[in-house]
Amino acid sequence: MTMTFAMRPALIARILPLAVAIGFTATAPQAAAWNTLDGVSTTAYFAQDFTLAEIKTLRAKERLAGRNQSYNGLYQIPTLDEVITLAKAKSIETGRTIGIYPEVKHSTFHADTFGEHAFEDQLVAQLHVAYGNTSSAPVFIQSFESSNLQYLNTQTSIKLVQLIDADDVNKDGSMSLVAPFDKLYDFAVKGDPRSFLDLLSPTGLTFVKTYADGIGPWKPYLLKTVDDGVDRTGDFVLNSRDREIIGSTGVIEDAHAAGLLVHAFTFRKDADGSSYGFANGKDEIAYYYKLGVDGLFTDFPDTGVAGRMAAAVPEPQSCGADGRRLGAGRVGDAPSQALIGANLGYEPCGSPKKTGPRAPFFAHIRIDQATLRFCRRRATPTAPSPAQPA
Ligand SMILES: [Ca+2]
Repeated sequence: MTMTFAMRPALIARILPLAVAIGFTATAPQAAAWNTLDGVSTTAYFAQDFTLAEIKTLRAKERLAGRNQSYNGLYQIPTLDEVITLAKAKSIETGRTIGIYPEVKHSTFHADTFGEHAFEDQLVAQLHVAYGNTSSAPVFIQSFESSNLQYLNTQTSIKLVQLIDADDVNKDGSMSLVAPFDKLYDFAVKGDPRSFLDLLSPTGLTFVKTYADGIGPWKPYLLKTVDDGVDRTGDFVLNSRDREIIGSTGVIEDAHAAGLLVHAFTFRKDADGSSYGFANGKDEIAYYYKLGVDGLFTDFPDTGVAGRMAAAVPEPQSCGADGRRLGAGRVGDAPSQALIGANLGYEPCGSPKKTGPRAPFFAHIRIDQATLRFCRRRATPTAPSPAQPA
């Protein structure tokens, strides 16, 4: 299944340039490289500087100290083909169609290295082999850039999602837009003045709808909360959990009016206060479902399921391409940086029947901020020592 490097680059699933892994970092420190990543000078181990064989000597490691570390060192960094194989195998095992939600990460960066659209072309080629060129494929392609999604819209019928980020959220609930987290990076390169926030205006959403099927905004864009200094959780610690909930910003309503799905990110239950206005992750997820999101990304799929059930979100009555409602997929308890971690699940289209064939399910898995990136044959051979096989 895995592509060979001698012939062409491979797509692997990783959020950062191999930032969190154990293996060759101790044995090949000379491989750390300097790059300008979306305008920011970055020194790291970049996937593109290693062969797939070298990357396969690595093992995944949980990146957040407060989470389960017991899976560290057990799992390889998967290729896209391996993710697809896993999703299909689990579909058979569970009787549910389990989809994938690949993100094209740093498209401009990869285009500079591999050529314009090289990443997107290979992604589409693999997805079409695996699922066919159809909007009913259990796949969403997501990106924090726009021009690559516009290009993809000319190359595939698979559904596309425009991700929307920010630098932070201000005390008054407004979004903090500080470069490089103020706009799509391809907009920054081209001098397009539109910020992430601009893309969520009715005009911006109409523009996004010309090429995408949905938006994937950071959650504070959808629900306004205010930091008023009140310790609502009563733990004598002030953090984002204590924020006062004001209500919908109107973005969900505007996006739906524009014909776009809304998949918010990322829902967690860490003790660091990554929730905004909620003491626990389940309540937060339930609130967003009631607010109207069509789906969400969570690092804790069991909490996602519990939150969706608590919200009593009605299941859609059809399986139309735009009629699906997302839920959290139950895909095990692997750590977020291992093979399966942060997850986006798709709720069943129609309730499973007690008798007869089960209704189709679309359980979209998101490998932790499932980013795809190229790795390739390195120009300068500095082979790291292989790690112990898992
Ligand atoms: Ca508190």
